[in-house]
Amino acid sequence: MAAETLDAVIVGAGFSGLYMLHKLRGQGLSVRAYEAGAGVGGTWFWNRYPGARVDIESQEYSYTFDDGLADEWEWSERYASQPELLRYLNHVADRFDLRKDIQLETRVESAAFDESANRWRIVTDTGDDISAKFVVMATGCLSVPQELNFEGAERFKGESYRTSSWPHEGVDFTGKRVGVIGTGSSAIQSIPEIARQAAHVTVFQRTPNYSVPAHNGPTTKEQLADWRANRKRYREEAMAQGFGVRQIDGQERMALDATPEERAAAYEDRWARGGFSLGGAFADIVLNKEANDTAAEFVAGKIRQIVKDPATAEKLTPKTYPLFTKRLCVDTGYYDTFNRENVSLVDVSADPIQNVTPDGLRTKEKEFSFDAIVYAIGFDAMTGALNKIDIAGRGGVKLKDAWAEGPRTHLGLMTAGFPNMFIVTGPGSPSVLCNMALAIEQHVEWIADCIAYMGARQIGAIEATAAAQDAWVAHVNEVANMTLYPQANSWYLGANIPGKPRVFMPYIGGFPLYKQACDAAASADYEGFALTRS
Ligand code: N01
Repeated sequence: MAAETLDAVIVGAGFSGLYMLHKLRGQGLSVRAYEAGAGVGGTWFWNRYPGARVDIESQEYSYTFDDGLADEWEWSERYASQPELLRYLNHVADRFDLRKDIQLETRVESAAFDESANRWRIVTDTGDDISAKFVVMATGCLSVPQELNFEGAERFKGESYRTSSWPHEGVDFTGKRVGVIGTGSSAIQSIPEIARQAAHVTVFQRTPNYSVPAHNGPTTKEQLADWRANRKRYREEAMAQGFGVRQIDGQERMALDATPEERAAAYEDRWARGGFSLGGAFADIVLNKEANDTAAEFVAGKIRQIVKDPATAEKLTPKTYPLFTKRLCVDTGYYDTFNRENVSLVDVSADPIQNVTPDGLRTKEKEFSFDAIVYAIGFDAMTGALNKIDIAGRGGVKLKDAWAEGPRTHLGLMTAGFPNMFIVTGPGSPSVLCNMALAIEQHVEWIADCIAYMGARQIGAIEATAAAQDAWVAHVNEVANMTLYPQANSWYLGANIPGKPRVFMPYIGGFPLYKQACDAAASADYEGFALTRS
């Protein structure tokens, strides 16, 4: 017998978990969210490295479910920094009185479905044992860091930091020799900040990334007023964009139908606008390699313009995968940082890291001494957090086994054989290829509506049917294969984790089509899902 009975357990108290809790509690359910961190905020609680900020304009990266919240919160910058984002999420927790139903510093260890009762039994690392009808995995897409598997890392005598779990008190690098491993978004945001303090920064780059300028700055009074007056329309406009980002302003025109002058003008315009808007310049950039090359060459030209040393510029220019097929980075002064005297770049694809030494790091060719090493090596994306929990569905089948060949879901929301278990922004949904705030709101609302529907009809269990799931997984793959995305060794494909099955995990068919599919299923009495009466 479980010690306690609830209607729903939510795993995680980040952007998804907070709203899910608010929503389900508002429907009269008894709910508790369990959160491993010592505070709410998820991604924004953990990733406190210098320079951490959102890469979608703050106004777009906000909840819209409550007018009062939307009206009272004023973002101070175009791209909010991590401390401001964390303040926002704490404000949400307070404003909606969510804390009383959140248990912090508690990790859900297992969830097992009891078929006779149609209930989940959830056990945590602090000894909680709960029986709940529903479990909602609000566990985040990028919440489990990549394992630190550098030989000798534990023997390093200096300070070691991970961007994904940065010390809350911050780090002072003044006068220090710092090695940074990795050149993904986390590194690209933090390197310029670390370089401003440190005596020297050595960046170890295995694969160069494409990065575009954020053109960040303070939000003006006029911008705030404009947003307040038009935010509902702006959200509608964002929802009509494939990536759920209004700023992208996707065009239907093909790059290959434009003249070189027209393309150059469009790319310059997008570069000046900043952020992901470059991706919207033409419709064929992620579909056609020749079209993609035109945009990639444009960015390469920018790198050559900014970085004064031609050999360093060459090393920083991606060559092995099309633009956008690894998550585009949005930076403030990244390339320019390599013009500083105190910054150097090591290409570890040519001179691989052998091991960490007590004094620093050794590559095949050279020995480096450091006072601090920063690991910015990424995450076990999309499935990492779910696989970390021991989840057993019907017949005791483990989710890990059901997903051994890659994640399988219907609409990224549910998985066959795991009734009443919902996933917020799960694999097979637009998730990381979408404005996360928008994707999360859509999922939370779909899940809450589904639970309300079940309550009104005395339905005991819902789960994806195997047939609908097979069809959706095939569709997710088919759409991905129509694009250039599978050509990169990206975390979208699980390529960054040794042994992880290579499956394109997010849905790239675009948010509008995806939402249509979710809405159609719901309005056809959850077609594609099997419902069992209580
Ligand atoms: O992680 P990454 P991240 N030896 O996986 C390198 C979101 N995010 O934390 O490419 C040497 O992108 C690895 O090299 P390679 C965003 O969605 C958003 O930076 O595998 N190098 C790569 O360079 C983003 O995409 C923001 O060859 C090793 C780096 O480490 C996602 O999170 C900010 C290595 C990892 O890059 C992940 O970003 C930050 C090894 N053994 C993050 N292992 C915003 O702006 C790995 N690497 C909102």
